[in-house]
Amino acid sequence: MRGGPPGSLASMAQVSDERAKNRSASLRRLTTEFAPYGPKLVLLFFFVILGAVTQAGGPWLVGRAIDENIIKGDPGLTTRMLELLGIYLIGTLMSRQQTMLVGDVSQRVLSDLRERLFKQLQRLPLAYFDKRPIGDLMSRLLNDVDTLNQLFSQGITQLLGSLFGLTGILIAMLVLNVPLALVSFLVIPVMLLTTAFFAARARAAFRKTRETVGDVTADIQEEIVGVREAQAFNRTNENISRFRTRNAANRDANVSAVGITSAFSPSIELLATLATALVIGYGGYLTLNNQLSVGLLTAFLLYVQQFFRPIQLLSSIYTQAQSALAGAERIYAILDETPETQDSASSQVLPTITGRIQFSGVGFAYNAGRNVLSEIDLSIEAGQTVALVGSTGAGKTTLASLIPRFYDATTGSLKIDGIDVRDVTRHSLRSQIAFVLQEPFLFSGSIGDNIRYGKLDASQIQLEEAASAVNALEFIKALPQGFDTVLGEGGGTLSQGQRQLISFARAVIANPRILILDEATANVDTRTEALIQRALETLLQGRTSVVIAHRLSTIERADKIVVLEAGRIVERGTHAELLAANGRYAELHRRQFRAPTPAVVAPAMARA
Ligand code: TTP
Ligand code: MG
Repeated sequence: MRGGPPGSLASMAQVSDERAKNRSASLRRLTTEFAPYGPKLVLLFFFVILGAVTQAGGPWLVGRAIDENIIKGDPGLTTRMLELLGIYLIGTLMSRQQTMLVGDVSQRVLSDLRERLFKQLQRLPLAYFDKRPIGDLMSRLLNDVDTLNQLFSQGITQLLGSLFGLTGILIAMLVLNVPLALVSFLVIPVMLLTTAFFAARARAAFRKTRETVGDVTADIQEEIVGVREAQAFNRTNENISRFRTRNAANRDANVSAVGITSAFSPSIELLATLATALVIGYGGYLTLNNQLSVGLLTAFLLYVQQFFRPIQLLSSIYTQAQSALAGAERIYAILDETPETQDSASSQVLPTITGRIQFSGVGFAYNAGRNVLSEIDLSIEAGQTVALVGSTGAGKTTLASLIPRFYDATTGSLKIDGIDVRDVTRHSLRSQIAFVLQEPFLFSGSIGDNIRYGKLDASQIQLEEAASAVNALEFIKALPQGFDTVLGEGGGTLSQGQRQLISFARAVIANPRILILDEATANVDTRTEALIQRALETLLQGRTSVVIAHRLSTIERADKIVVLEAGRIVERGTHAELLAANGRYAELHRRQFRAPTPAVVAPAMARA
């Protein structure tokens, strides 16, 4: 490496350089998000300036009231008071308008970001999700956007207000009396140094609290998801003690962070007192020598008090901005991922197909160099049912995933009705294929919505027909709310067999030319098994079907059985042919494919 060995100062400097570059790039991009709201931002700027003027104007009016109306005895004290009241009212109003405007603009920017993230997640290739824990992605979508939210909704308004307010005050002081202003400013560098000192320590401490709270959250999340395993394997005590350790680390980190921040405010107050003393001392001296009026002295005292809040705010916003920028960086990292390779301009719409599938010399690797599929040559005629069998990890799911282009073949070609799938739009391809996954996912929503997932505009009659075709109608009707029964997350309120039937109905209603079915290995009761078998018959009828089969009945009925082993086709033929050949299939058959129960298999055998 050019930057020196890893861990050397040079390489570390490079890393932090890189990070700083990313941060400032994120900051720039974040700024451009606000560009569409230009006119509102101009209005905001106007409110901020007006607010700053009122902030600087108050003490000045107080000074004049003391000098002219109180000491000299000019009439008009009441007018002064009303002016003062007016100016503070305007200030309050401006501050409210600022907050409103910032809130309005920043919430728009945030919801737009969230929407882009969501869209991006929908478009990312499946390979992206294979490599990332769900929790991490969720945290990016929720927490990172939230840190931005905090910065925008609290930080930015305060920052703008403070910055301009402070400038206004400094200018007013210089205009009123230069020497006293300069003396008052003496505390500013001291205060900046103190703030920087605390901010550095607080940043480190807060980083620690964020890391430890991350561990705690991850633990809680795993615990909830894996609560059944934890109880089944008697891991509850171990888990509690692990949680205790992490929780304690988080507590200690927070205590030390509080220790640091708690010293900050008193130090600043001490400095504030010092500044007041300076003004009283030097200002009092000037007043005694008739170089400064009592009113101006009072105005200065009020100004000095206002120094501190903005500077304190600036330091806290700095910390907030750091974590928000880190969040923005992670958000942009997702947005910058290349989405699923776009359909090229030359992609055509796949015409209505008959459903002939042809793999020629197909090879595939999830990770370059380790082929999961090699030299797959396979022709499936329209309307045929092909059963894929093979031991676990042989590549069955992978092979089937290539048909709807969840992944693209690394070598060779895959044609449907003689058209290479890479030459057609994904949408037109997928609209003619239904995929029943090994572990189908049911969304939280009603049973009807879940079936309609396959065809959004399906009518109630179509819904019932689909359910009835896969023998699901009976149990759905038996539910208190029928099709409107709302499912828990993942369909938790249904049995596994029932969930499978729903996923079949979803495929039936989509009425695809090609059906891919990754049979679940789950054991279901005899009655449901019988229902599922009959449902399968309906499902496979009249379309090209690729079934990753675990059921003897499905396999026996297939027109062709393809045996996969370590990503290669090792045997093919009908059930009878392969049994007669007494090869790999016959062995698998003896070991693996047993009929669920004789009662169910009997009719199938009788038919055969
Ligand atoms: P699969 O195609 O998932 O194997 P399978 O469907 O035949 O197995 P099962 O009967 O258990 O469902 O996986 C084939 C190989 O590919 C396996 O070695 C794991 C590997 N693989 C990846 O590397 N990344 C992935 O995302 C997947 C799904 C599989
Ligand atoms: Mg599989």
